[in-house]
Amino acid sequence: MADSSEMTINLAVFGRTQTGKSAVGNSLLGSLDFESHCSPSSVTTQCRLGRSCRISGIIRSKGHEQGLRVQVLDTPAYPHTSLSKEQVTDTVRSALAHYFGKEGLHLALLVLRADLPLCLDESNHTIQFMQELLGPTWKDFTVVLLTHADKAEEAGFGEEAYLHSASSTLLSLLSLVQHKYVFLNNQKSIIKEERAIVLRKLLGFIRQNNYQVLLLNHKE
Ligand SMILES: Nc1nc2c(ncn2[C@@H]2O[C@H](COP(=O)(O)OP(=O)(O)OP(=O)(O)O)[C@@H](O)[C@H]2O)c(=O)[nH]1
Ligand SMILES: [Mg+2]
Repeated sequence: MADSSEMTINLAVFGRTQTGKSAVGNSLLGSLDFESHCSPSSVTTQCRLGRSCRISGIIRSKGHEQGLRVQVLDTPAYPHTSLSKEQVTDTVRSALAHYFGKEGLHLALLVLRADLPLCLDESNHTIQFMQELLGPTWKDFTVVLLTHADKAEEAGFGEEAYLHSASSTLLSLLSLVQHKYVFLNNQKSIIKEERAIVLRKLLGFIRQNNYQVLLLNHKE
């Protein structure tokens, strides 16, 4: 099965409701696999795996072009408007084991909105959730994905200005995950070049981890 001319990366999105998790999945896959829209109640209620087609022009290895395939697991939010914490945890755990139990997870994408401040309670709950779900090494495999970068930018916060003005809670979280973060404008990432930039950043984090994966052998 392993094809040296091709690499597959396994990703999963996590985070609060309406942060843009499903939109992130769609952006990375270059598709509209996941239902994503504005809603006063949580849209995603089940986990779903999306697979991209072969993406070229992103990786070169020893002078050769290597194809990239992206697999993204879309998940229901925590907290959720209709599911309890136990329901979300159970459904996400079994999906992670089902889809990535053998191959492992390269990166967990913790999705936050760049246009909303992160408060301490919210951050603590999220950290606890990630820890419970992914185990003690969760920080090594977590990337903070800041969506709605377009809105932050409209308000005069480019990436640098944003980080200068960010709450100490967000800065602590970024430091906890060893400054693995990406700003993303999901509206724009339908553009091929934008998607390539984000994928290259994620591949950089995977390389930093020496291509290690998070193994998800959950004992119930
Ligand atoms: N302007 C802007 N809107 C975005 C961005 N990302 C997502 N959205 C919008 O945010 C809304 C919610 O997006 P979803 O992808 O459904 O968010 P979600 O986190 O999957 O939501 P739930 O499944 O309900 O938890 C949609 O209307 C998206 O178009 C972004 O980067 N910029
Ligand atoms: Mg969703």
